[in-house]
Amino acid sequence: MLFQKSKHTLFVFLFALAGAVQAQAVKLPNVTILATGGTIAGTGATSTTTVGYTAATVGVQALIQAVPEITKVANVSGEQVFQIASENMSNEHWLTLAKRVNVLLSQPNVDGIVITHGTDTLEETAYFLNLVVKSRKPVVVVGSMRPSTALSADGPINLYNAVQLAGSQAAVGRGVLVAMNDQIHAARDVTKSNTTTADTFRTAELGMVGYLQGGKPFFYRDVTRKHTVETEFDVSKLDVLPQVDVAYAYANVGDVAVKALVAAGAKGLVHAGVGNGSLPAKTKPALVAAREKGVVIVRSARVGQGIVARNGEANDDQLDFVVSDTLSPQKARILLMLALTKTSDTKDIQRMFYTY
Ligand code: DAS
Repeated sequence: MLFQKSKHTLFVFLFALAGAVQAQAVKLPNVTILATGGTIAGTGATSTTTVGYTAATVGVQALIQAVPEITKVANVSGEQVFQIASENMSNEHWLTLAKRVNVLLSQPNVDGIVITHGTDTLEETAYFLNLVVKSRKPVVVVGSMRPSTALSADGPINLYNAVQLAGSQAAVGRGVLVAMNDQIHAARDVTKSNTTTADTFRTAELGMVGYLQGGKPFFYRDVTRKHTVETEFDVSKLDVLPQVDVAYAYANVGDVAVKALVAAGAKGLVHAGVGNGSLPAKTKPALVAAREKGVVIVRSARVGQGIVARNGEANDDQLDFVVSDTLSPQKARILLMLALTKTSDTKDIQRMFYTY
């Protein structure tokens, strides 16, 4: 009798153990999707409407329900943080989003975050978060180039890939990532390169960091610049960011834009120069005058690739200007904004442009 009882107990124990092992084996990551709008949430009048559709109309739960495969790779929850076309993204939106991301990632039951976003300013939001997220857990920003109603809509597969990436251990500690078109890009260097095609997100010369194949991430390189937990920026107590604007250079440009932006209260000004960040003679005096008023000037370049050389096309040491390194004008604006929350010392700000 005693033998029968102990055999039964052993069987129950082994069965329970097998269940626990099996559950552990398929423990899915917990991924939160923060929806902000964009084309991925867009709808068109017909299945062939790929331009002239309405962005930011489909809610986060509908986005998740449209891709049931997601539930096989992660325990997913969704929050509708905003519902906007991303050309309307603002500093205030960024602060709200960053604070929500940091609260969620501080929770042990959140393994990663996906942010669905319009593609127009996706690269900017990704870089802003790359500088202010205070966690090594994956944060993946994703969008689409075709609305949810279109033939071969790219949103569902992009979302599936992004959730897989956000739940993967391989993505931990790599900074904010952009997952689009089966590619993985680092937030600092990626840019939207085409107005309408699905392969628009490119990291032209510095290169993407990996691929998504069969929903799985494969990494081939890592970034060298500091990000997330390694940065000195903390937005947790900020409700506003310093006003920083961009002035674009072109043949025949004068100083009207620079003067107007300074008069409107810019604390920092990024000059999107021609070539290697060159300063047109008609614009330079206004930039010098702005610097004398205390506005921090960053020389960037409109060309898209390459290093803006310090003391190259202008004597930055003498002018007390900062150079943007390889950051595009729109991303230099983001770093200058955050830099100005810490200091107005141009030597310290230049250090930041060589660090992040
Ligand atoms: N208007 C664009 C935006 O919201 C649509 C998109 O491509 O997502 O960024």
